[in-house]
Amino acid sequence: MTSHVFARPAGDEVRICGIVNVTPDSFSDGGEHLSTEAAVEHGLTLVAAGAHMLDIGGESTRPGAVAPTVAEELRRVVPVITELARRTSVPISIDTSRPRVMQAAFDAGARFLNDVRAFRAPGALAVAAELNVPICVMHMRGTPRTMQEPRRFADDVVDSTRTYLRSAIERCLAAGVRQENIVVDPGFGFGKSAEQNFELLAALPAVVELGAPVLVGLSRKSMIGHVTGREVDGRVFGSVVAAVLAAQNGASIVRVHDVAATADGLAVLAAAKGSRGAAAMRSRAS
Ligand code: PMM
Repeated sequence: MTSHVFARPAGDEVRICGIVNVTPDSFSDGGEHLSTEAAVEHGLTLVAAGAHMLDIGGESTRPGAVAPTVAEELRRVVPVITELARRTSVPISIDTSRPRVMQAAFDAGARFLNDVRAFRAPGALAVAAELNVPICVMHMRGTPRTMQEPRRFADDVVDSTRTYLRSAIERCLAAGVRQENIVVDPGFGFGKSAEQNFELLAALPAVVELGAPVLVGLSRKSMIGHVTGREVDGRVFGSVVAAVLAAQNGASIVRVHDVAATADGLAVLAAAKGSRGAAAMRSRAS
């Protein structure tokens, strides 16, 4: 594939995408930033902590969550995007599956579309092609309502994720999305068992091989709780290690709640690899 704004030429920095959920029920931070003011303050805090971009979401995708109306989703996200676009210079991503919300978010200043349903809603791909901004297509089995049903775990998770993402890339290209605008995500936690999530993390280079930059969302997820035995608010250390492993395995963007801690972890990885990040660090220290 051609070079991409999120590609990682040797030694380049991994991008940290800070999560701003404007929802009453997201699994790890639902209800924390429900007002516009609280969400904007949170976004600004994440940028100050080192986020290279922000992902704004108005729909919880936790298993069993009920989708808000379009009007409610717009009411949650549009004012937050408007204000953050005015007050920060980092790219703002909208986490939605609805073409109307994608368009409204773009009009408010968002310049990245993140869809956990891989732009399968009618009209979503056409909007993505028309807006001509980077998009993230994610792999999910089932829907947020059904994705934890055990019968979905039968096949080879790496193989089926790769096959799905390869055909999603083709679908995007056929709809007129530019190759350099496509980012893929294996969808950690979406219809996969904990073991399968770790299998995918170890096999991430096979996803990177598809040729599009890879975004990963591992932050505070149940796979981290599964191995640490910790509740959501105690999963920072496990999440940082997972983000560092993903970066080591070729991820270009890590979508995280705990930006400062993740930035520290990635700085250590960069230093250990002797990359440009480490050189920058040395010059800051001297
Ligand atoms: N995870 C969640 C929401 N949106 N988007 C992408 N691209 N990848 C993810 O893994 C992902 C996502 C759910 O996590 P949250 O409730 O902490 O936002």
